[in-house]
Amino acid sequence: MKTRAVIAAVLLLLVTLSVSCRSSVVEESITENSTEEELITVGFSQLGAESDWRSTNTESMLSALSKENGYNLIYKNGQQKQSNQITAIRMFIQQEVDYIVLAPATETGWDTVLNEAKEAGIPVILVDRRVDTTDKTLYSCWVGSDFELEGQKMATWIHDYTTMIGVAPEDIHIVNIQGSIGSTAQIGRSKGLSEAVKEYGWDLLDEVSGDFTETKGREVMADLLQKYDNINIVYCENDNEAIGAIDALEAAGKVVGPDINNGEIMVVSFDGINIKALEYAKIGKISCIAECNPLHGPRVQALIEAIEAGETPDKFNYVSETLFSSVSGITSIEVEGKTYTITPVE
Ligand code: GZL
Repeated sequence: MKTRAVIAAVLLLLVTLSVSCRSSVVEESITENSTEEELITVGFSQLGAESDWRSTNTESMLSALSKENGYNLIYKNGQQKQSNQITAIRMFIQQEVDYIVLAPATETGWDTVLNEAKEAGIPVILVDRRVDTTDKTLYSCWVGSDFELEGQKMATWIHDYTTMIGVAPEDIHIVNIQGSIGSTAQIGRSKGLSEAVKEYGWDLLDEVSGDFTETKGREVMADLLQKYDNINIVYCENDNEAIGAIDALEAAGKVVGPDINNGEIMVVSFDGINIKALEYAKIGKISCIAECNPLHGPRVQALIEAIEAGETPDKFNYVSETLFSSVSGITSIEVEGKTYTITPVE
């Protein structure tokens, strides 16, 4: 009997000590890092690091959601896999972050995990690409580009330019090196092109994903050159793909430029972040770049601060963007009654 009592007493002592240690550790962590408590803790699930646009976007987010600005940021790179992003969001929920910021790789498959965040009472802010869900209460707001408008602007520039140099619509033989299939950027930019193909009667030879990377852009372009001998316009859904495609075109002995009437192959692109792409635009190797602005950090910071102040931000917050080109003759374009001035590349 005595032995059992002793064991019970020892166990009780051990339990008491462990609880008091734990609470003293907890208190220390609160007192040690009392500023931690004042910081807004944000879990940021970035989709990957596939392009210059993405790296610039990540830098913008990290510098805005910094400790100096009052944030404790937990950053997770999803390596372009939705499963990694879902795991990260669940980790953020476990860590009881104050906000979740999600840059979704693709549009579908988010309802379950966003419902878990909603049930945990954690506001979700979407950045860059969109989430396709009927339940708009699963996120507080979104900030990013109008990708379909980007595609419409580029298609309008192609139409205006080819009309100006006298290329008949049926003589336009275009290939689309698409972005990551199912991403909002790819969906919008491809839609902008396909609607123009239908409206103007262009010959859309093929659409193949280059996954927004230079390597894949190069591979896809080389394959397309094997398949078709009449390509005269290459529509690349981001700069990194365009750089790879130009490598492949020049390796095949093609001349890249806007002079379609004299056998050049015209390349157009999206983003306007990659230095080399902007250099190419300056010399006309890339005839036109539709800007896609990656600097969402301050915009997300402003949305969080609005929510913190008890405001309800707009659900959808679009950034305004231009077209870059050094090709002469087209100074502005019009899409749905709105005029967009072309920004020369100097
Ligand atoms: C667009 C973004 C796209 C960029 C690509 O907002 O989602 O993903 O255009 C990037 O460069 O990889």
